Amino acid sequence: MTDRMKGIQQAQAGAGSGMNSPYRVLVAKVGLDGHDRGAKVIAQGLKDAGFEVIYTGIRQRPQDVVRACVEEDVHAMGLSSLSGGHMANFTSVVAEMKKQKIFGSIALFGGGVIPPDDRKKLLKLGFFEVYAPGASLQTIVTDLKTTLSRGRKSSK
Ligand code: B12
Repeated sequence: MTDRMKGIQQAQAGAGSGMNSPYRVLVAKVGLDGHDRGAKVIAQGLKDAGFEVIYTGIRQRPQDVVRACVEEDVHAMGLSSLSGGHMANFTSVVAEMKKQKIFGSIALFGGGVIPPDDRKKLLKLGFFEVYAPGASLQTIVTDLKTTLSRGRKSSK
């Protein structure tokens, strides 16, 4: 068993049971715009649900968020985009994850103003889900826990 899988199993043991060893999730905003309300709502919601959350703040480069994933040794990364730049930005993050050899070992998901056709493309790219405006926090929490508990890292 890899160290990574051991870490996920330890996190599973902690999730929802006192949370001594919760899942760590990075919530990140790539791109140049300042639409951060959704990212902050998700970050707080995941924290309230027992996840350990690291929020990068706005205007991060793909290299920055991927480095943060490595340094913080996260189990999952959630990307937010409302500006319309999601295809370019999310694709760059995936490319950087591949370069740093962490693609497939971190569950990847996202949300924001993202049309259904683009959602489908992002699922093919490796996101396990992409959530539109109005998405319920409970659904996001449940999906993330399910994905991590199955050790499943990429799309459904
Ligand atoms: C509020 C808002 C602003 C605020 C932002 C305040 C802030 N600090 O965030 C202000 C007034 C600053 C603003 C500015 C601009 N905005 Co604006 N803004 C909006 C608006 C009306 C609502 C966004 C919002 O906060 N919703 C509330 C939050 C809670 O919802 P949410 O972010 O969608 O998040 C939910 C889901 O999307 C999802 N989600 C989001 N992120 C993530 C991440 C993860 C990991 C997960 C799991 C889920 C998830 O879950 C959340 C809960 O359901 C949208 C229109 C809209 N209806 O979405 C336009 C919108 C995003 N803005 C837009 C534009 C064009 C601009 C400006 C360029 C306008 C201008 N010409 O100046 C500027 C850009 C300024 C800049 N440099 O960034 C466009 C973007 C166009 C596009 N996508 O093609 C939109 C879509 C409006 C439109 N219909 O044209 N904006």
